[in-house]
Amino acid sequence: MQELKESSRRFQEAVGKLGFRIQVKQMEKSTRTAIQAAEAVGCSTGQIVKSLLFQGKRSRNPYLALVSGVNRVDPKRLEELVGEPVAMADPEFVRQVTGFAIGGVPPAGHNREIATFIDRDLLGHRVLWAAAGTPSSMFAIGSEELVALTGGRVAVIKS
Ligand code: 5CA
Repeated sequence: MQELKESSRRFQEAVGKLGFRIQVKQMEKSTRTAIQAAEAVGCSTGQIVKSLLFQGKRSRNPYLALVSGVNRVDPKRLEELVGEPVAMADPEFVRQVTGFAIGGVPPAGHNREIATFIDRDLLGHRVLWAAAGTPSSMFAIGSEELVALTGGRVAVIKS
């Protein structure tokens, strides 16, 4: 087994502190996109959890959308849930708030707590795979466990 990179170890430790034991898989190939990730781990693209950071235009607060690899977020739905206009977070804000760079942002274990919304379609899969801190590492998690780990609100957020 390949050694984990610093960001993956940091992620694993952070979720460990939350009381969750997850096993990070360091992949040989890139898992930067949902399609690549699904290919690398051998699951369907729908089972991939994309972790997309948004930012409130008024509050500047971060909002995290966890979305199935086959779906896109409808910002209007997110806006209804958070009560303000939102924009995609820029890469610097993503790194600052989550502690991870785009392409490897995990769904939990961030620098600070982030209000989180979970695409309801993810609950249609027993096992999900999400980024583990780098663009070449993933971990498996049950859908109910993802809800517990992130404290996210399950909602219709896809377009
Ligand atoms: N490791 C994969 C599969 S889990 C992964 O992290 N996919 S992801 O979808 O969660 O993260 C990539 C997403 O980051 C892209 O879909 C896109 O929404 C966003 N993104 C990419 N480039 C930028 C950018 N320059 N600014 C803001 N967001 C970006």
